[in-house]
Amino acid sequence: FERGDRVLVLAHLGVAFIALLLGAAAGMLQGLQRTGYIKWPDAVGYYQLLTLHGVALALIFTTLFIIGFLLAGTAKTLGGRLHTVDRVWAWIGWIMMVVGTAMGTVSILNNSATVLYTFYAPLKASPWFYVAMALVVVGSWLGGVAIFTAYARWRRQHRGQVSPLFAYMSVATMILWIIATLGVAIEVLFQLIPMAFGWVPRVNVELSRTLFWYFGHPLVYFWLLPAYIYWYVNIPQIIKGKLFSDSLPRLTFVLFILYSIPVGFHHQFNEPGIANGWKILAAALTLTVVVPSLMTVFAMFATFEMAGRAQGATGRFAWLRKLPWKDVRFFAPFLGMVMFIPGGAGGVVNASYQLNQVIHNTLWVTGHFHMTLSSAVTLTFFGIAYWLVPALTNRKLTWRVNNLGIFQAWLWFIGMLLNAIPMHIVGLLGEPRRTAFTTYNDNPVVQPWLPYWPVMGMSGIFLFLSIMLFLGAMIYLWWFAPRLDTPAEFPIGEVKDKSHPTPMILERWPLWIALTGVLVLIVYTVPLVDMIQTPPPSSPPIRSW
Ligand code: HAS
Repeated sequence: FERGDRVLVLAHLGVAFIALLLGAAAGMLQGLQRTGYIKWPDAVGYYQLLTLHGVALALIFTTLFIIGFLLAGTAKTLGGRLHTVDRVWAWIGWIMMVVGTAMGTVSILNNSATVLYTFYAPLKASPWFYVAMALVVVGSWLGGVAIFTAYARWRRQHRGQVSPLFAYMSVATMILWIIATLGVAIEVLFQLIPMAFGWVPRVNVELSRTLFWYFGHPLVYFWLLPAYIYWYVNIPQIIKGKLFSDSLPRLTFVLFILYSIPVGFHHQFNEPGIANGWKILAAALTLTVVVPSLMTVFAMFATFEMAGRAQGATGRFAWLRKLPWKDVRFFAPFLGMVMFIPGGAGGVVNASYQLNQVIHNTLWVTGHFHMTLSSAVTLTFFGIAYWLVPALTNRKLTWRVNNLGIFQAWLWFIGMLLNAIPMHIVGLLGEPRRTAFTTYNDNPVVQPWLPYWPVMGMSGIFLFLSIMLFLGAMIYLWWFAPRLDTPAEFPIGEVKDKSHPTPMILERWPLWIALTGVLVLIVYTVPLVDMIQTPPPSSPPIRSW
């Protein structure tokens, strides 16, 4: 890496790691509080800690880590470096995100923004919290602009050629992100900021939730796609294999752009004010967005098998033994893939209109996203970090740190099992999410849930310990590990069979963006017009602290 790119990417990762520390500490504390292990004085609320946990991890850690990772891969695959103009965009974006993060954190810590990471109206936070979130979103767009400018330059210089897969996927991820965040940007600018400043007496809650979930579901694919980039592009090289195909991963990403956005209503199945037909359409489209993940399962198994066979494995499953089980760069993401199987299956349950009535707003949903975001995605991010940080600082991933990483990944995996399995069970037993029940221990309604609470509480300790080990390893790899004489490896896999050219239509972004727009218009126009023309009885804002 050139110094300019190195500092830029490290700056993103550094802020992401600080958010990870804050969010993990808050996560453990709220978990211990909710499950009755500790009792805080009234000044420190469960909802305040839960807000810090959600915002720091789901919104800040992810966004900064992802943009750092995408910038690194874009620089590497599009000519080895970013140009000054790309870096300027990315730095302005970084500054906005850091200012937004600082403002948001202060508002949460001083208890003026206890509104959870979904900040549903009519709960009202300090206006500065919403301004902070807007800064983070706009800052992230500028990170996207940096990726777009680098990509556009490469394409101008390589007319008629298919772009490098990593860069292509980064562009797709940022297109998805920008289209998705338009919803939350409109909500924040036109509804929440006026509400928080007191410029409007009431707020159309149905509209604000719809705008939020227009953003909220593709948000989960903004988290997932960088993990898929690592699985598709980097892991084949790490396992001494080749990519199964160049077109298939591109097609999966295009499908994610098309189908991940018009499905937000599946978070609103239980809400009045949206006609059933639109909800059923969202359910159908959600089941369509499962398809690119199923294609990914297929491609990953194919890649693993081909790698094993290329190294001499014969027999049906002998190739499994050839995989580098002792390499944390592979092993941590692999644990994530395993957890994604039940996590994804849970998502299919959520998406099924009728079954959703059983699990909506219960701890089942919290269990679902601890298996997907906090396991599949986060374990992959661990794997990325163990390789990317030393690659940036040109230091060695020593075998001791590698082994520590494997232990740390196990600790995380086991912690997440202890966390998410009981959550799924108590969810089916009807335990609501986001509600501190510890004060109702005598109430018969909580009795069936009680045996599971100690396990969920304990999981927080496992997970926090795992994060401390991870951050310790990062500090070592950043500043103290032995230096390398030659540049560290940046694993980029090659395609096995180049005889099938990649269809250029996959690179025609205006077409995919236009089709996405059409799908969005089909799904959202009528319900939105309805909500605006015949609004539900709107609510006065409720101060949240
Ligand atoms: Fe979800 C709620 C539906 C995926 C995150 N989801 C949430 C929330 C979050 C979240 C944060 O339809 C809560 C939001 C809130 O606060 O209210 N989700 C789905 C569906 C999928 C899905 C259909 N979710 C994700 C991912 C997330 C995530 C990914 C984060 C990263 N989700 C829902 C619905 C709700 C919801 C409803 C609303 C519920 C409600 O009522 O509130 C699908 O995309 C899942 C497809 C995935 C698969 C798995 C594929 C497996 C792979 C691994 C391969 C393994 C290998 C190795 C190769 C079908 C790719 C194996 C090797 C061995 C040896 C075994």
